Amino acid sequence: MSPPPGLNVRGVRIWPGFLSPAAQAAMLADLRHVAAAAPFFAPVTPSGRPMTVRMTAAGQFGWITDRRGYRYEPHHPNGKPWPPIPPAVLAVWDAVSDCPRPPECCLINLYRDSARMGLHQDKDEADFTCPVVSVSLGDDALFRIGNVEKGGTTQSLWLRSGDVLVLGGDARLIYHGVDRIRPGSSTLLHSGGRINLTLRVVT
Ligand SMILES: O=C(O)CCC(=O)C(=O)O
Ligand SMILES: [Mn+2]
Repeated sequence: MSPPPGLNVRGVRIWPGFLSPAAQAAMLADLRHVAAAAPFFAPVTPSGRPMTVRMTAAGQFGWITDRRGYRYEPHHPNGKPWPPIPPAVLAVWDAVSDCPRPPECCLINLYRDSARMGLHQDKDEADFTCPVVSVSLGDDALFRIGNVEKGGTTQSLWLRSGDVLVLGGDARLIYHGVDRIRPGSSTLLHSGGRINLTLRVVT
């Protein structure tokens, strides 16, 4: 089933306020359970640089990075399998992905204070016909969208709590990143900050 059209920025589809405040609070409660079983950790890039986000995951695979490289792993760094993706999160995928396969990874990024994420492509997956679905919770984030090729102009927009975004079709491999969050712009997370969920088919 196709969702209502939403916004289209360079082929990226965006649904502002897709989740109601009550749905956001319920999802955050689900994610607290995930994080209790799979605690947030501080990832480092393959070159050894610490990332500014904290990270965990749910699903069959989690995306991780450390000295050994960027990759999907079936276990948290603590050796345990990742917890299942909460049903309410899967329901977002079903509503907007237009993809017959279920997501195999729900990456959970936690942005606090000056955390950011540089421009990058999501390209560690095997099947680029499946989209990437992203859910924003908590503080506003300045999201930057580039091009499918490296370089060129970029366009920025503020993502707010409850917004849903899809990188799919011709925009599946588009460069994107988060320049900064606006600390204190939301009260959803009790200790502040922003959580972004990134749903992906991995295999
Ligand atoms: O935080 C976001 O909105 C984007 C996160 C992202 O691009 C990623 O984790 O690959
Ligand atoms: Mn990404």
